[in-house]
Amino acid sequence: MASSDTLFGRILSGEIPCQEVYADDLSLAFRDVNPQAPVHVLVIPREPIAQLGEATAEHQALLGHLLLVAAKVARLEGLESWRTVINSGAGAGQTVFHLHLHVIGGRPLAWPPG
Ligand code: DGP
Repeated sequence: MASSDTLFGRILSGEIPCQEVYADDLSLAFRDVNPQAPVHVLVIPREPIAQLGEATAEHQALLGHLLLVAAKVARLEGLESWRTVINSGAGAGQTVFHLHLHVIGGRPLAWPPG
């Protein structure tokens, strides 16, 4: 489990400000401070799970909810095509150890990614 004193834990507590896009009882979505596209939003659970690789069966409903929130954010942002990415572990580029989904869009997205 992630500690609630990660950067995103401090955003959840209001200690660090963010540009909120969507919030509900289980999640918060806010703009990435270093956007990789015209739309780059992070969706995080309020529960501090460190990374997807540490999620368990008890998180099944929450993980499904986060995917639906990502799709809701894409709709709110007017995106027709978009990508969601979850970096799990430092070797995959994860830098903040509080699970988060990137929602990226607003420009052509090549596949496979670089
Ligand atoms: P990752 O590399 O998958 O762990 O993504 C972490 C993202 O968090 C990265 O795209 C930049 C973003 N980020 C880092 N610090 C802050 C912050 O203080 N505020 C916001 N909104 N985003 C941040």
